[in-house]
This record gives sequence, structure tokens and C-alpha cells, in this order.
Amino acid sequence: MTVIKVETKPFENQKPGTGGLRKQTKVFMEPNYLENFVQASVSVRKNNGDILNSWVVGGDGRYPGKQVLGKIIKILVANGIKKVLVVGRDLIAPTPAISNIIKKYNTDGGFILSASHNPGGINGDFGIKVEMSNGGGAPEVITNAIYDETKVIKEYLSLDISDEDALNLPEVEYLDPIKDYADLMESMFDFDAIRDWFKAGHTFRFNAMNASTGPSAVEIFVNRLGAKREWILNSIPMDDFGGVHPEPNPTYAKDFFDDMMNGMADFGCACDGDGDRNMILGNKFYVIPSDCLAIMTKYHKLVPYYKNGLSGVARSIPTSSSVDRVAKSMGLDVYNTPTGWKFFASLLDAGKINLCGEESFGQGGDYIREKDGIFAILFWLNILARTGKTVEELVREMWNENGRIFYSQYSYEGVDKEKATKLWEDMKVANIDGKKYGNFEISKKEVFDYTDPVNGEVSKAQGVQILTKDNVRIFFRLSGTGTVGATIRLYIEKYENDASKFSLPAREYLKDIYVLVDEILGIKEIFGDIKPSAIN
Ligand code: G16
Repeated sequence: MTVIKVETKPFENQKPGTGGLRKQTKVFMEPNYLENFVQASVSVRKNNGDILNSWVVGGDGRYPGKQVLGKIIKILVANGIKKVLVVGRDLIAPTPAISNIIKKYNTDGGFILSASHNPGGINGDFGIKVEMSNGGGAPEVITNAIYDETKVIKEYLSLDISDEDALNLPEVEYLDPIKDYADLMESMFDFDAIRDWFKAGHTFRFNAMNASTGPSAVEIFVNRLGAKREWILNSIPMDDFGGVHPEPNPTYAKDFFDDMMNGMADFGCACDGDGDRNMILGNKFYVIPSDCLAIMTKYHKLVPYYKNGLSGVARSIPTSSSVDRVAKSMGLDVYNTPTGWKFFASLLDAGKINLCGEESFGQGGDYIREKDGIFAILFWLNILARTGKTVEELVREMWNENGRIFYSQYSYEGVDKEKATKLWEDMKVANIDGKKYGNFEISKKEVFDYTDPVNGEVSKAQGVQILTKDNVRIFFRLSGTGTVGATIRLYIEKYENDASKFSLPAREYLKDIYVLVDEILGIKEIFGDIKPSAIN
């Protein structure tokens, strides 16, 4: 076996987004597209002075992960990596389980082959997340350097053996994709209480959306906790997710959402393609992710892992400020970071926070460096079991104590990229302070720049925030995970303390404000009569 140098040419479009490099599967299948990015990632880590001895490769089972594994192994071994740990022979494991393995086995980093919640298959999307030795996504300094490297790359290293033979190299070890993770979850939560909750006759549904969490869900909820097997829906992973858009929200998991709104079970939940996102539903009751984080914070001491309390919590800036109210009432520090789980890593590493979450259907904690759908679901089961309350009771109690933050996220997916970029550039410089729109007066418009409180790294222009005189907060940014055109994300929140309004649907409560935001941004003017493709 000899190390060979393979000549290649740079691709111009390999800039990693919010969670790694994501493109249409067909783009990833262009000759050398994947190889260039893999080599660039390894080169940057080496140039950074990191000694790379061991590397983890995992994935959410989407096509063509299994088919490209041999190519990746050859590049890793040719670059001197002595141990390649592959999570699952079929390369099917949730992102949090892979993150756990990177950290638990003290490896030097890893690749997660996933495009997360994006559709899969030959006509869907594929992606690679570059993970650091802490089991979290690479920070911007590294992803920017990888991007620079992809623009000049001329060759990559490989081996003169077939992709198939690479799968059996002595450097390669295959790990169980479920056991370590299930053991970790069992060590953190009150499994006895949850078992009793199921035994008492409470009903449950978990929707794996034909993606990576099915096998772990069966092991944890059925084998270890006593839930019924038939409560785990769509639990057989498929490499194209059976054509489903595996994004657990009311838009893309609509049938499941409707079933829960019709009272299918006491507690319902779903995870996305790679298992780091989740949706939480009660019996005829939807909990928005921002309120989820607030509830988890409020009841954290019921979870054995957190029984000694939290040092602080964090949310991404577009997430509603619901958690801020709860945390402040408990004397906890709250940090607001840009969108992207990687921004939580330094706060978690420094012990400043132990729990964090985002509006994009994700929560997680300090035990790994990725968000974690099953963790959030177990957290809720733990709270339900220990309080004896329903999902709806828990949320309404919190609103009654703190007021309700009405919140909605509006997405315009796949719009014209040039126009969206112009809108973004215009909004960054727009001077609208003091301007009136209908009954609303803008008090302040600002571009959100972030300075990491631990390492001082500055990330500029992470979104535009608009505040009005009567406490409306609007946030606007372009998505970093889409693969076609551009996706505009708009987030609106308003605090309400009149309890007689708490039962209104958020969309209805915010509808007048939404019309004005549309006007402030000039969306109709620019794009014509378009409507959001997803409102969550
Ligand atoms: C990724 C990041 C999340 C982030 C989300 C935002 O999620 O890991 O931290 O909140 O993207 O997506 P967008 O840029 O489209 O608003 P995931 O689950 O796709 O890896």
C-alpha cells in the first residue's frame, strides 16, 4: 500500500455554512468535490499545529455516505492518521452519538456525513460537518481557513488501493452506534421515574422520520424504559428518508403534528435526519423550542445530571427571550450567541453554561458539543414523570408566572439569491431609527456583532435586530443551511402579561406586526407576492 498524490482543481463553492458544508447530493458527487474538502479540512488542522492521530467518521445514513466512506478513509490514512473510528458499519448514527464518541475516546476530530434536516437521496442534499476534538463543530477561524484552502488546493493524498479494500484496513475500527450513547443517557436521567410514568399508563409517540434516531429510540424508549414498540414511528432508517423532509416542525412533520393536535398521545416528539433537532408536543398542545429551553431551565434540578444546579444558560440571538426571564428569576447568567451551535462550545468548555438552545428546534447541554434531540425528549419525560404535570400545564404555569413571549419564525425558502443578498446588505445599513410603521415606532435597529466572552473572537454581522418602542423584537438573517437559492429567516417576538390573551395562537397574535415587518424589509416589493414557506 503506497501513498499517492492525486491532482485536482479547486471548486469555488466550498464555504461551510451554519453547520458544515451542505450542497445538493449531485454537487457532492462531482469528481473530487468531496475529496478536496476532506483534504482541505485535514490540511488546515495540521497547519494549525494539531497532531492528528485518531479520527471519527459517522453519518446519518443518507446517500451516499456509505458509498464514500472508503474514499474518506484513504485520505485520512494517507495523511498519517493512525486510527479511524467508524460509527456503525452502515454509517447510521445520530450526530449527538457521534459527538459523544469523538469526546469519549479522546480522538482528534471527526467528520459527520449529514445535511441534518435537509431532504436526502440523489435528489436531496448531502453534507459534511467538520468536528473538533471536543466533539463540536469547527469554529469560524477553522472553517474560514478550510474555505481558503479549498480555493487553492492542487492535490490530495490517497492510497493505491480500492475504496472497498480501505474499509478493511487495520487502521479502521467499527464502533457500536447505539450503546455508548444509550448508556450516557441512562447515566443522566431518572430512568426509574420515566419507567413508572409509562407503567402508570401514559402514552407516547416518537417520530424518527425514517432517519438516524430510530434504532437508538427503540433501544432507549422501548428496551430500557418500557414504552410500546408501536409508539416509535418511522423507525427504520432509509438512505433517502423515504422521500420525507426530515425536519421536525409543524410544517414538515405536519401529519404527525396534526395527529398530536387531535390527541394521539400524552407526549409526542420527533427528531430530524441526524437527530440533533427535536419537536415537543403535548396532548393537543405545541411547545415552541424557545419555551422548551425555558422549561428545561426551570426544572433542571429534577434531572439527576443537573441536580447540583446550573452555572448559566445560553440561547442564540434569534431565539425568544423566554429563557432569559426564567433564568433571571433563578439568578442564572444568560448569554446570547449568534446562530450556530459552534458558538456555544467555548461557553460550555469554560463552564460558563451547562444548558443551551435555539429556536431552530435544538437544545443541548455540557456533556457533548452538539445539540441533541433525544436528550431534550428525555429531559421532558424526566420532568413529566417527576412533576406529574402535563406538557400543557407546565407551559401555562410558566406563562402565568413570567408572562408569555409570543414568538414566530417565518422562513422564505429557496428565494432568488441575488435579491436576498441585496436585501441583507440594504438592511445592514438602513437608517430606520425613529421611523413609524402603522402603530409601531422603531426605537433601534442594529447589526448584531458577537464577541466571544471566553476567547475574544469577533463574529461580525450575524443578523439585524430591530426593536420597537412597545417591546416588539424583530430579527432578520439569511439561513446558512439551505442549498438552493437563499432562505430568508425572520423572527418576531412580543412580551405579553395579560393572561386573558395567553391562549391565542402566536401567529394570530403577531399577525399585524408581521405585516409591518414585511413592509419594513420590503419583501413584497423585492420578491413580489411571496408568502413564507414555513412558519413555526
Ligand atoms: C444548524 C446549526 C444550528 C442552527 C441552524 C440554523 O442546525 O447547527 O445551530 O441553529 O443550523 O439553521 P439556518 O442557518 O438555516 O437558520 P442543523 O440542525 O442544520 O445542523
